Amino acid sequence: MSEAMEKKKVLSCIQPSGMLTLGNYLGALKNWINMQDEFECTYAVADLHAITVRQEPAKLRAQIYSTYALMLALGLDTQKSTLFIQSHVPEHAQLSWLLSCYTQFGELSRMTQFKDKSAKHSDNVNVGLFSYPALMAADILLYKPDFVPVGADQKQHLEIARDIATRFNHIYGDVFTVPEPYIPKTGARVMSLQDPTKKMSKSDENVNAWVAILDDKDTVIRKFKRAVTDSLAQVRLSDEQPGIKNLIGIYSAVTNKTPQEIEKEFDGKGYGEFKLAVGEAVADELAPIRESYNTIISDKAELERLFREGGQRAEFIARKTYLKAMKKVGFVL
Ligand code: ATP
Ligand code: LTN
Repeated sequence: MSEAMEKKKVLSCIQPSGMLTLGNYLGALKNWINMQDEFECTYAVADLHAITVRQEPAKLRAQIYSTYALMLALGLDTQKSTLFIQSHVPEHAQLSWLLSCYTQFGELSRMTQFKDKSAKHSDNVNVGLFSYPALMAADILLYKPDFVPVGADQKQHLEIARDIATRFNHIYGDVFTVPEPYIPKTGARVMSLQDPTKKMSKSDENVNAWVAILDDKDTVIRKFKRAVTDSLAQVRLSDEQPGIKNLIGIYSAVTNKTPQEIEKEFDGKGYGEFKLAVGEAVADELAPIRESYNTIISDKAELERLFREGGQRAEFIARKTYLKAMKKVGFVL
């Protein structure tokens, strides 16, 4: 067997639903890059997922391009990995229907993301928002990955994908691979800079709550300077200090220093100095990504060539799994 055939497989997706944040980067995207050499990776822009929340057409279109360009700017390489746009491979929506018939209303009702998002968008609690995990399960199971790198907030959705796969295999034999989650140790849950009890989210109306991957240096530093802390005046990793804990987590993720090393580094120093150091470290990590993004996004024709090619490669794999599942269920092919 050749070396390429022995590589374990990885699959993940990201929604083009706005400016990608430091949370997306540290919780998910950074791992995508790290996994590229060791694994056979497939990564997609989950545009079908994005319309579970109402999107403006022109904005959605621009964000699909920009998310794909950002994936490339981060260092994902179409020579090593398959990078595509979810809606270009119709098998995602098709398998999602099949899987939704093997998913229980009760289990979807327990999803915390559904509860959160339906509370937030109470005027649009649509069926897609509810059945979202079945589409996510289809994204995953079509490619038979061994690992799925995501932030901690997606763990519940991965569990349900595993349950659906196990249930389906139990009835029809070995159709799907049951994947393992791959959640980073640091940065798995980056919290809001304005309310460290909430996750950092690009849809937060308070722009100081989140840092975009494409924010410039001054903006990044300004947002960190304004980060909410406490009055204890000590850089310590403790649950009583959620703001400081979050900043330690971020600093640790970008510098690879342990929390203990960070506590020592800022022992007896003020929060102002600590926040500035975190801001600078983050800004330095993001600067080359922004530069590279600006070059890539300006060549639309090349972007289109890359995502069309990626889509074809993805569909070749997806089609096989989809047809196998259809055949097992009893459809006439
Ligand atoms: P929204 O914030 O609008 O609800 P989202 O950012 O959670 O959306 P995606 O863009 O699909 O949704 O997230 C992509 C990846 O980023 C997922 O793997 C998710 O786990 C991870 N992620 C998102 N926010 C954070 C965060 N604050 N900390 C760590 N990881 C995160
Ligand atoms: N639901 C995820 C994005 C997503 C995903 C996937 C992640 C869609 N399909 C498949 C991993 C695997 C989110 O909102 N973060």
